[in-house]
Amino acid sequence: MDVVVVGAGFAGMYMVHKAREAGLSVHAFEAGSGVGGTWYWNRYPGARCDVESLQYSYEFSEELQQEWNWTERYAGQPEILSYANHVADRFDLRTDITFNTRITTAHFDEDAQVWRVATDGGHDIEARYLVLATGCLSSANTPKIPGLESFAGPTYHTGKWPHEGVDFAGKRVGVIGTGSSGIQAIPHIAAEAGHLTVFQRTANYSVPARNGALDPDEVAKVKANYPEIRATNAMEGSAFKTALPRGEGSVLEVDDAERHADFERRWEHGGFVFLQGFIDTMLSEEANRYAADFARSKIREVVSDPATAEILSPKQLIGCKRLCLDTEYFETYNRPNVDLVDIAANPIAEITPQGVQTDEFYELDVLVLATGFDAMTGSITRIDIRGRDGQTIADAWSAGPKNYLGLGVEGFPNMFTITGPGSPSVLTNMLVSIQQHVDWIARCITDLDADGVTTIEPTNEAQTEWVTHVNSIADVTLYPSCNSWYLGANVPGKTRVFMPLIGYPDYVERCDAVAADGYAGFALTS
Ligand code: N01
Repeated sequence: MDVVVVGAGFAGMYMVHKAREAGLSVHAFEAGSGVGGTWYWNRYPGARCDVESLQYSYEFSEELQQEWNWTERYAGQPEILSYANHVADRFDLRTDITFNTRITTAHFDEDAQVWRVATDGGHDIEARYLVLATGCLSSANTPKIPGLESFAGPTYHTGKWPHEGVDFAGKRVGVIGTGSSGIQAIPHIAAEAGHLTVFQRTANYSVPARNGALDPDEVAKVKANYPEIRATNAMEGSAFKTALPRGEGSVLEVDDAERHADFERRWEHGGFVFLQGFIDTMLSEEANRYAADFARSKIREVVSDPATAEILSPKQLIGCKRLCLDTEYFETYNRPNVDLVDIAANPIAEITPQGVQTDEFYELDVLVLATGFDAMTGSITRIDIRGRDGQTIADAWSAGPKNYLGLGVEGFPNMFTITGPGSPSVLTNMLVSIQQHVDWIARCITDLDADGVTTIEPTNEAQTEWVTHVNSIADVTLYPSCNSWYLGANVPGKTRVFMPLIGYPDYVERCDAVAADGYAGFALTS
């Protein structure tokens, strides 16, 4: 076939659709039993998208965006999964997707100039192009805590949640991890469990989401203006425009009253707008401290016990780890059935069949790991992908991911990554970035076919320049200042490199310019 796609989340689904539209033969393989990717796997209670539903949706079909009706400001996981299934039905995507099947190897055959791809279902495929729609947060990170496997009760990872759900009623539950997943799940688990113990290594900042039912008038207004709204999104660094305008001044130039009023207004609105009031929040530590202090003051306002509030107050800069959005997260610690354990101060020594041992012992019936993912590279490097001279992608990326435009890797001809490292990806509205990548890839293959080009691969020079570019942008921001999954710092032994590219509009301009310039920076062979 022309294109083999790994994964049938939103990236893989659209790749199938777009490739078909371009007249290419295409097939996707998906490990899950259905479409939806991250929304298929992450079924933990409280799972919800932090990007507003009217934005977190495909824009490639006007009919689709008109006919689909979101019900809440932020869609919950079940609704997003229904949307993914609706798209699959509407565009008849399943006929070109094989489910319950994992691609295990993909080797580039230099003589035949094709990818030879095998699956755990015994498929043996030959394809001209390999597209990795593997998702950025799909490879679950299970911590290597001594004795974890010995735990007698069930252990669940938020990223691999059982489809039938989990009954916490009356149980003593332990949650390890307080990132976005933990912060969303903890209030729901607390409401159901007999007792909940949260094991926190790093406190996180979280802004109220202020979720609620969508106002039909607002929906009608958005639908009437979708093309304009989508176009405005593309001008934003994060690829989506929020309801409150971005501030254009420095936080250091306003007085306390003005600063406080702006923070308060954004806090009340809810969501990522909180960090968008001033231009220097992610550029200057001094500026950042104002927003961080404000967010910490909100924790002290909500949490009744001052000692608990102190443990819940993050020490790192705000926004450096991915900002979390919550519904009654901090309020949960006022419940009589919830305890917080500071495992930075008292690390977990081991897990026994009965529970978790720190300086004290916590007896548990159920353990929940909200411990995140081997982000951005994990789902790619765990596949046996080999390019020229049998080089594996895991070896090529052993010192951190290297690529050009976040789309192609030197030594791996005719292979594309969708929203991989080196592209704006996780720092944007993923649906926008996914579509931009898929459109670019489809255009690229069409252009190459028209010109009789058989292989495309980044030059070493272009790739080196790109890696330097991605890092140099990150280095002027505060992003690299703490241990985040953006840097791979959450996975022991992973090379510390800031993986996503900051800034969507410049990136799109560069991708378009490269295409218009005959794929400058790529080596093409005929
Ligand atoms: O994972 P995380 P996540 N011992 O890596 C802790 C997206 N997402 O699944 O910070 C003890 O953020 C770890 O502690 P520390 C979103 O982009 C989106 O929550 O490393 N603790 C941390 O507290 C998000 O950022 C949405 O010290 C350990 C937690 O586990 C990304 O997915 C919803 C540990 C992991 O936090 C990942 O979020 C959910 C160990 N050995 C997720 N190892 C929405 O849009 C790790 N931890 C709604």
